[in-house]
Amino acid sequence: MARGRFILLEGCDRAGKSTQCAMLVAALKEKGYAVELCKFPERTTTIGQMINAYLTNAKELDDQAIHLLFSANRWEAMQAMKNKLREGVHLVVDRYAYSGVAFSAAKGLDLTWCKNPDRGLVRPDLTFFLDLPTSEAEKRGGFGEERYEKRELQEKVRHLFHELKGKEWVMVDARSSVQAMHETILKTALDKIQEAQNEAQSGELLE
Ligand code: Z5A
Ligand code: MG
Repeated sequence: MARGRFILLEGCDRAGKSTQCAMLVAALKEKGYAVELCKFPERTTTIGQMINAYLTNAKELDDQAIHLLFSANRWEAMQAMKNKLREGVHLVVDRYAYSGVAFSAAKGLDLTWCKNPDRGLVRPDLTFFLDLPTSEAEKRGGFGEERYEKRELQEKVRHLFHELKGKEWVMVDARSSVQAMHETILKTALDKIQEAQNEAQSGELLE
């Protein structure tokens, strides 16, 4: 059996990551694939509740402390994610370590220091980056309710995301319609999943 594929959606605030993750999961399920959604921060765990209190301004924490909590929130999910991938389940992931590094570095923490706690996490097979100018993000629902939703910080975060981006990232213009973005993302994700199935089949022939 082919290992599941880890499909990550990263990007700017309000770029439509959660909307697109939900649509991708639904479309893959409809096509008969085993697929699950993971979201970071995962606010339901004990660590996630601390992160939620910080983001909603109910709790103050040092920049270093919240950075490590975001990373710990990924590490506490890692074994379960690896097991799913081994079982052949595809994971659609809403934000990951790139958000962790971009937001903390935008606040002024050292870039290498920011990267270190996430070293060793399972690597995505496919990363989409949903890019949206801050001026457009501000017009969208809910912007400004949480701690980081301020123009100057968002500009820095966007700049850092562009610095972090790998050559293999698939850039998606988040000014496009929800449907147009979905079609691009679904097609590319299906190609990646098909590639995995082909690899598994050629593996079987050699055994
Ligand atoms: N953070 C961090 O600091 N360190 C970390 O390690 C991690 C995260 C993992 C909360 O994240 C904060 O945590 C976030 C980064 C930081 N801080 N900020 N800012 P979150 O993932 O929980 O944030 P969120 O509340 O889900 O918001 P979001 O991710 O920024 O939004 P989104 O998922 O990209 O967008 P959406 O919810 O799908 O859509 C937003 C609105 O736009 C909604 O009204 C939609 O109907 C509309 N929308 C969506 N797509 C479109 C298109 N194509 N056109 C027009 N309108 C659209
Ligand atoms: Mg979201």
